[in-house]
Amino acid sequence: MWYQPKYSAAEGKIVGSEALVRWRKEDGSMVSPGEFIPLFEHNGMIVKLDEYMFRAVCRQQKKWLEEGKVVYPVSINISRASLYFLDVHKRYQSIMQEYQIEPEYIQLEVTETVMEEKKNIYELLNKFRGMGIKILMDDFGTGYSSLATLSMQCFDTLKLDKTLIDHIGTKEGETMLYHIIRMGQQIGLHITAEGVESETQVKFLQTMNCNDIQGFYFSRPVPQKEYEQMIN
Ligand code: G
Ligand code: MN
Repeated sequence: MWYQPKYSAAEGKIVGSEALVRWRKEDGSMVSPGEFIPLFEHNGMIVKLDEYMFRAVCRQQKKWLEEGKVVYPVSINISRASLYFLDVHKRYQSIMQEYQIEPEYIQLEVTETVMEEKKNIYELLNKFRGMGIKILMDDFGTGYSSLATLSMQCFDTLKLDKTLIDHIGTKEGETMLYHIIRMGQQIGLHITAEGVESETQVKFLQTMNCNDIQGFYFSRPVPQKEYEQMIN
């Protein structure tokens, strides 16, 4: 499990992180998630991986809390296949109970395409929210139904996809971002920009009052040891 920190746009301080899976082979070389995630999605292992990551985050957050460390929320990606099981929230709740972890330390990222199975997913996400877990809409801006998604009211944060951020510098792109951020915030959503790589992008997002920033400009995903040093 690796972590990519998220920073407040206004102050550039760490406010949380995203847990990202990395596969290190026995010979030390890395298998890219781009290689094994599609395979896991295909053979169903992705459901096990989601739960493995959820459990790993609960365990580690609890450990840091017990050690008296400052603990920020960590978001875990949950795939469409996991949300297919309509009682998945009960399973995740029992894992949280097992580690005695409060919901404020855990967040879930779901990608926009899960919203295609509207009603069931809507109810399921609201069950997670009822447990106190914040739902982050991942990859926002890459799907086909962004505006319909905005009106669904079953998530707390919009994560603006890198493809939107890459338009900073063009008048059209900046106008689009201005309105997406305004619109999102006015309907009560928290806005996180993803894939932020340059100072120009950071400055623009600051003037837009974007809430949080994640991306190589502040930090790449880092191993747990390194993340621990960063939050201390
Ligand atoms: O779909 P999701 O947003 O969960 O994917 C996150 C992935 O994006 C991670 O694998 C991470 O390595 C990558 N990533 C994060 N920040 C940046 C960035 O600033 N630039 C690029 N190119 N990739 C990034
Ligand atoms: Mn994500």
